[in-house]
Amino acid sequence: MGQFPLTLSRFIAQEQVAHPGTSGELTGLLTQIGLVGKLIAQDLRRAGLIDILGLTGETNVQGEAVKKLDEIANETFVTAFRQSGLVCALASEEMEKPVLLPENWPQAKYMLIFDPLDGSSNTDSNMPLGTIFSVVKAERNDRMPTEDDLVCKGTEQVAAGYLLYGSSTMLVYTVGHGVHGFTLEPGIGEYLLSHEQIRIPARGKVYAANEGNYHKWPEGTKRYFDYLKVKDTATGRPYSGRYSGCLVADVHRMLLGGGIYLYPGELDKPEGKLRLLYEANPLAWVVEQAGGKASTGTMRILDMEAKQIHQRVPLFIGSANDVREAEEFVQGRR
Ligand code: FBP
Repeated sequence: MGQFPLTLSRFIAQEQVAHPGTSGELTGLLTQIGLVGKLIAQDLRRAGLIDILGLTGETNVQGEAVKKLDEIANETFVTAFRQSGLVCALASEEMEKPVLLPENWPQAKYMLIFDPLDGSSNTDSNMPLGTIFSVVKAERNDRMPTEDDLVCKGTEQVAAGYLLYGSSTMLVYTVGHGVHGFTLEPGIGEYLLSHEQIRIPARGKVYAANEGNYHKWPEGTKRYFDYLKVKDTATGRPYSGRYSGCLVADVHRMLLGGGIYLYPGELDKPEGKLRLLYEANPLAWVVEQAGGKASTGTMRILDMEAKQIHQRVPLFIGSANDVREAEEFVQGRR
């Protein structure tokens, strides 16, 4: 037998030795996220057989029709973490207000912010889906954290990552020492190290965007998009369009092959669609840790002041040279 496969828990334990200060609780937290990922993946694999496709009839805080799978994924997270004792607060795309867990405080110092099921428009068509997570620390020890304590800048994250439910299930994360990817080996139910120290190429050949929104975009964004489609062999243009309807799947593609995903601000909605705390911030840290870049078009995502839990932000994310170029067009410098 060649190199014995490295499981997620073994790898995190080794990271803890290599990087003192990475706490045991964070290890437990990441492992618990892995467990929730297995449970969600199991439901997704059988979704068409167990009547969990379609809508619940409810509308969430974003004004979106809630999919049954959104609700199931959210419930799985809340149940798994409420009982784990690992976190003292939970905030989710599917919950208007965070769940505060005084029963876990003060021994649990971490708070988990997540998008339980990313790519909701894909749920009923067996297309890729994801889960996105961000972990921040409850700094105050004189009182139980409040909703405001969850509203943090991206630079305050202590862990971030995603689960990708594609042809295989993967968990990709960072705690600030690079980005690592694990593939779920269904036969043994273990995440095994498959992508250590992922590095994103400085420039790519693909873009991911909902081109149907082109007419809603400001002039600079439109000119950048037009630029990507002009034939110019020297700069590898035109780029190819690859848009899956799932942010996690598209960012994962960029992480491995380079390129840029953009969900820009619109003339009548300058803040765009995606949410800062549980979509842009965690993916921005992952991509930056892999050598890439994440921007609003005018500033670094991780430096964005966070004001409220469901705040939206324009997103340009991927290879550093591609995002830098997009910024030049958006800012009218090209
Ligand atoms: P959800 O978390 O509600 O799925 O929203 C995010 C998302 O679905 C991304 O995964 C995807 O890239 C984008 O929105 C698709 O939006 P649109 O349908 O407007 O292109």
